[in-house]
Amino acid sequence: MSLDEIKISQAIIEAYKDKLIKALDVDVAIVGAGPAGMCCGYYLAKAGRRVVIFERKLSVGGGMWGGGMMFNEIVVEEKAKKILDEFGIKTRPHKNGYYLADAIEAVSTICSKTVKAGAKIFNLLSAEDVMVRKKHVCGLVLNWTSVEMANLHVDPITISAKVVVDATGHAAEIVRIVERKAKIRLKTKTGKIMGEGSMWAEAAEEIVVRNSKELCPGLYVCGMAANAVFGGPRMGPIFGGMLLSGKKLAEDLAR
Ligand code: 48F
Repeated sequence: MSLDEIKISQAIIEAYKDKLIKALDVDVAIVGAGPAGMCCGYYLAKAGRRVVIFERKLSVGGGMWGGGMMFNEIVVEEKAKKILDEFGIKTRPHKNGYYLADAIEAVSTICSKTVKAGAKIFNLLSAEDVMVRKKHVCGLVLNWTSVEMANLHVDPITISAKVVVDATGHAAEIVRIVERKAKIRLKTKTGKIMGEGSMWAEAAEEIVVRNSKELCPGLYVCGMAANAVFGGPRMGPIFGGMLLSGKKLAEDLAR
């Protein structure tokens, strides 16, 4: 077989076009392919939902690659170890009920299992806005990250989703957009974004799971974004809460 550059290009363009067309109307659109977003996508895809995940960066994994301060080991607690076991990620017990896993193995395996479960991940795409009808979030407005970075004047495209999940981490970008532009009252104590608290790992790991829930019709939050929105503390370099939070939200949404 001789290699033909044009046919190679054609194959890529056709396959991507098909994938993108299928993403135009989904059950769940998740913004952010960090540990929480991917875990949420994995369990939703396993439950048979049509799931897409949009990730701004070239690589998925968010803050998990760097463990704590670039020491690429992650720590999880007993409860979350079960999720790593399910993914087939090797863990080593440490003292006091903590478990360690290699950050690179963790991210790459979670990503692989999420995609194999049926979730489609689109990297290099940023969600820059939401679609809202009658105070109900019903889709995302997307553009290439490169357009955003170069500050080019290029209009985005839009996808529709029954449910949008903000899994953008500390920034809680999608919720901020909804608060600023759609002016919908959020289901927080103040009706607005409350902002994350300072570090308190023990409390944060519990609270982040409880905070992974609906914020307004059509919009849900999980991962660090959940504590940033509901005023929970940060947890630093322990990742069990992220996995448990994604799983909890997926289970709620799959009901
Ligand atoms: O930040 P990130 O890893 O969020 P997470 O899954 O986990 C938080 C932990 O990494 C850590 C922590 C607890 O251990 O405090 O910070 O909650 O992943 C969020 C992902 O969302 C992407 C971003 O590039 C990152 O990979 N992202 C953020 N905003 C957008 C986005 C956007 N507007 N469009 C697309 N992707």
